[in-house]
Amino acid sequence: MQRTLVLIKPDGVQRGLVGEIIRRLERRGLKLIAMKMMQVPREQASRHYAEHQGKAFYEGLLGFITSGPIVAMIWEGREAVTVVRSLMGSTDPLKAQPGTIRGDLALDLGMNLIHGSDSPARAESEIALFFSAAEFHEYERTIDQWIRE
Ligand code: D4T
Repeated sequence: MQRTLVLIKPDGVQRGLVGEIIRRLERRGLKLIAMKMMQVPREQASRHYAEHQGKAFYEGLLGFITSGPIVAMIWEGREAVTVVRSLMGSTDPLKAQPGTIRGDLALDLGMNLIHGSDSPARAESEIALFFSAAEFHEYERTIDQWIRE
C-alpha cells in the first residue's frame, strides 16, 4: 500500500475548500493516515521546495505557502501518489481537466489549492519532512473490503 503527502495550501483554507478537497480524496477510497493544521515555517518550506530554488517564482512560492495556515495530510491506497495527482489535475489550473480539484476549483498557477507528492520516493521524504511516526494512525477500515479486491 502506498502513502503520499497532501497539502491543502493557504488559498484552500482561506476559501473554505478544506472539506471539499478531503471529500474528493475520501470518496475515491483513499485512507486518511494523518492530518494536522499548521503554518509552515520558512525553513521547512524552503526544504520542501528546494528543487525550485533560483527560479523566478521561488520567492513568491515561499511567501505564499508560508502566508497562512495549511492542512497537511498523509493518504494511503493503491498507487496513492498517482491517484492523488490525477485527482488534483495539472499544476496550472487553466490546463487542468474539469472534474479535477484544480480544474473545478482554481484559476491561477500561483493559487492552485493543493500539493501532492510526485513520486513514491518524494512521498517518503515529504512525509518525513511534515510528520513524525507518532502522528501516523494505524487502523482497520471495515469498508476496505468493498474498496480493495
Ligand atoms: P506542488 O509541488 O505545489 O504540488 O505543485 P506541482 O507539483 O503540481 O508543481 P511544481 O512542483 O512544478 O510547482 C510547485 C508550485 O509552484 C507554483 N508555480 C509553479 C508557480 O507559481 N509558477 C510556475 O511557473 C510553476 C512551474 C505552483 C506550484
